[in-house]
Amino acid sequence: MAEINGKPAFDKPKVELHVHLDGAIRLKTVLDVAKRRGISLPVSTEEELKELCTVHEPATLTEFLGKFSHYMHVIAGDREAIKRIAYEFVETKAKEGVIYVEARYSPHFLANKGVEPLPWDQKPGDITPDDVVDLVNQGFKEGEQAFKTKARSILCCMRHMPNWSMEVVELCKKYHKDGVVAIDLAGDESMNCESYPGHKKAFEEAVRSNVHRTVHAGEVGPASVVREAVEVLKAERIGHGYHTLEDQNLYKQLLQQNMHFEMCPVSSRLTGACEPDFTKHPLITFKKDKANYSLNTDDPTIFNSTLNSDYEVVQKCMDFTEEEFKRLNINAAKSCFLPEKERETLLNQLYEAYGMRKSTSF
Ligand code: FR4
Ligand code: ZN
Repeated sequence: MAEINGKPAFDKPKVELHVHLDGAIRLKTVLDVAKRRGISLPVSTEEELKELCTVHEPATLTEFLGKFSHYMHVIAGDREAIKRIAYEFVETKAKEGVIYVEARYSPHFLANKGVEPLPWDQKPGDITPDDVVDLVNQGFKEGEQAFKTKARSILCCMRHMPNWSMEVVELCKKYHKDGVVAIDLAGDESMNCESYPGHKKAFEEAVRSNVHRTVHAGEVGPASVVREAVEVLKAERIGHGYHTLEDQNLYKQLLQQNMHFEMCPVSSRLTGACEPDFTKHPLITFKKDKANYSLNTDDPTIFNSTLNSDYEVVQKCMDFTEEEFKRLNINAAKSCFLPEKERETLLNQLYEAYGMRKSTSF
């Protein structure tokens, strides 16, 4: 078994709550689909494509977004490709030892019809955001049957596209019984919701319709974005949330409320969200305070990572123990957006695998 600092790597079942489907596409698949569709790419091997699509050093937003434009135009607007990336995603997660995953994406960024402006310089086609959600649901369902890992989706609103948000919440409602468990708000945090009322309206509709809510906040942006996520958008979980620590009153309040934070340590280094020195990472404070958080990859294709490599990093650089890995996965299961019965089943699967009695508390 692999060892880190003389200790075994965590090899028990895991739960992942924050990973972008469009940031978790196999590059082999991009090459295959490009060939089939007759789309020419600047490179011909997986190795070369990886070089183009991954970041190794803290990147700017422009550099980061440039990575998506190397491959998204290949997958977007293609029925077979969209279903395939969803199916393969479940296989990848199963191999990583993930038994339950919530994957998120913006349906608009994979469509080529009924979306203004058309993303990735695509030509108009016949795949709407609604079709995208249906295809991803099919891929997840077939993936779950084949690989025994349960996958659900979260649909993303984009901060710079408030006009898409009402449609996003309507898609969450329409596909509630078909694998869509929540709504998210992603993108550039410098755009707050005061100035973009579309998001607030969509999240109000989510509350009215019992659609679960998570919001990217306090990743690169300040604690005030986290406050807005909780107070205005009624977020039940926070994506990242590192900068919450800069407002100690808010942090204490959220600890008391048992707010769940979706932490993505490798991502936070490569987006410049946190200092690159892992020994000074905010996650260490969340751990010390026994906060409710999970560990996640965010965009494994772009960060050239896996959930296991994220676990290794925190074990190596932040002294994470087996006990802490168990605790955080139990917290992830407790904070997931499955209906209550399924959530309980998932929790029991973890207790069983971790050799714990249900009543054990941390
Ligand atoms: C978002 N997606 C995939 N990964 C992310 C992510 O932010 N990690 C897509 C939805 O699933 C959307 C991709 N996308 C399109 C426009 C856009 C965007 C604008 C901003 C961002 C993603 N993301 C951020 O601003 C996050 C912060 C700062 C950041 C990331 C990288 C570098 C600096
Ligand atoms: Zn994210």
